[in-house]
Amino acid sequence: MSIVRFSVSLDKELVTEFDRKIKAERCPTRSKAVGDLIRAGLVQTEWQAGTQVVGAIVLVYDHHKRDILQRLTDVQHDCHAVIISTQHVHLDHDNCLEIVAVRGSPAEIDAILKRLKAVKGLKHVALAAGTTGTRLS
Ligand code: NI
Repeated sequence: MSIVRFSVSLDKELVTEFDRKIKAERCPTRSKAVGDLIRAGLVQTEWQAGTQVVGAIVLVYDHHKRDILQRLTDVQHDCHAVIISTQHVHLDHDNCLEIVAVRGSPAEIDAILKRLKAVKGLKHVALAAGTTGTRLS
């Protein structure tokens, strides 16, 4: 990987605010912070372009709720081609955390997310949109 230096002209107040943010986040350098922002934008572009992407769907639920385990399992079996892994964590006596790793088109992943959100009794559903990493350095 070769490094390219370039200069950027920005509003002084914007730079002050940016420096405050990266200091609070303990980011070691402006270069890393700018690179992280560019990569985040490129990942967003991958999702908009419909290319193959990855993600993690996070679910929290009470496993005592009627039929919830069966319904979640049914969705996951129906979508086995896109779901590449599932991790189940028993948080306490009642609550479960499930992390569903997915790989496919954004439309396929969105369809799974909608089906999971439709399951009654879930306390939390969220998607962390990621990248396969093949188009980023
Ligand atoms: Ni559990």
